Amino acid sequence: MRIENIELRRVSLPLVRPFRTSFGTITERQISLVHVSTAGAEGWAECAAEVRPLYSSEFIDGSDLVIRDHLIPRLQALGDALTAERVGGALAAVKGHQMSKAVLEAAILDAQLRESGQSFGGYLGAVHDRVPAGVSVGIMDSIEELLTNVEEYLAQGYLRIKLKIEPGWDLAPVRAVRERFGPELLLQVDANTAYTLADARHLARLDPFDLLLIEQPLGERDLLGHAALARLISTPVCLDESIESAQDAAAAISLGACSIINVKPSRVGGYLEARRIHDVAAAHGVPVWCGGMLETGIGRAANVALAGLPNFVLPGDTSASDRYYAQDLTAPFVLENGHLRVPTGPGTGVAVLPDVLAEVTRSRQDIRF
Ligand code: SMG
Ligand code: MG
Repeated sequence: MRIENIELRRVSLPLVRPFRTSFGTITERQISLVHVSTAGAEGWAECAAEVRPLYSSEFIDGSDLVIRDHLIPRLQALGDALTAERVGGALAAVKGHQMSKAVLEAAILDAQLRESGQSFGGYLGAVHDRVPAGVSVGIMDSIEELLTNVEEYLAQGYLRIKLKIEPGWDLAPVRAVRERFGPELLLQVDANTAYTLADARHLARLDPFDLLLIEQPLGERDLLGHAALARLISTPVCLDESIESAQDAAAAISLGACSIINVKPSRVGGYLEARRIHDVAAAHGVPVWCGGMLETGIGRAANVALAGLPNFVLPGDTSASDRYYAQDLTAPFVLENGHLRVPTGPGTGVAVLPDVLAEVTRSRQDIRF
């Protein structure tokens, strides 16, 4: 495959409502898009890195620099031998920077699949043509406001609710949502590393609420802490931030640090590593689900394809476009009976809308091959 140009484009998109987690509030997304041009096709992907290094150590300005100065030169060195499957190996010498690596691999894979006419879902091995959608609900100012938001999402058809929690916003919101919406509601929580093992007794008080899982309660490096916590609470422990590779997943499972995994292609260096995590987890009988990083239609299309693999057995943070953006960069993803359809066209199967793109673009740079 011969790449002619890689464009880095910075766009800025307001969220329809602020999203608050235990590490901060986001009102607008700044996103680096990677646009790959080959002789016969083009590919698009979006980088999950945020403005501040709070979810992980990566951040958008650093990511642009790493992509331009450290990753792209290694791809250029491959010449015509470059394929999406060779990206991971070519970039392996660079430590970390999973999100920066992921966006390059995804854009190249999109171009490669568009050249060959294959869809992301077909390539990755999706076995479903639509996937169940959950929604991640941020920390709010009051329980009333939370209940109103959850009620709206359920009315729209979302099949599972995830509540963001932190010390001071955990038992009360969970109890209120469980009492209002009943025992049938699929409900889970995400702490984004806000607790320590010393909070185990407190977290055990979530046990009676029959949660599907508690996501990343402790620090991202604290696998042993998660394993200890998992023995002290009955809510299943799911890891997000801790898992940056299939090797991490194997270690966490072996240690008993998690019994469920949130798979985010961006966090683990790309869709190919995400599929390896899916496979490792499946081999151990550990279910996975597809996480989200507030993606636009570009990233969402590929995430939904991944979520079509057989061991993605829980609803993902794969919500409809209007959960995030008034105007998406692609035709909007819409809920159909609580599901999103897996695109079937070549590559991600979605087209970037040129007028919208022009409107939200803040800067761009070309790297010629
Ligand atoms: O894409 O719907 C989405 C957001 C899902 O809660 C979500 N993501 O830790 O899982 C997570 C968070 C990380 C992103 S917060 C900016
Ligand atoms: Mg999470």
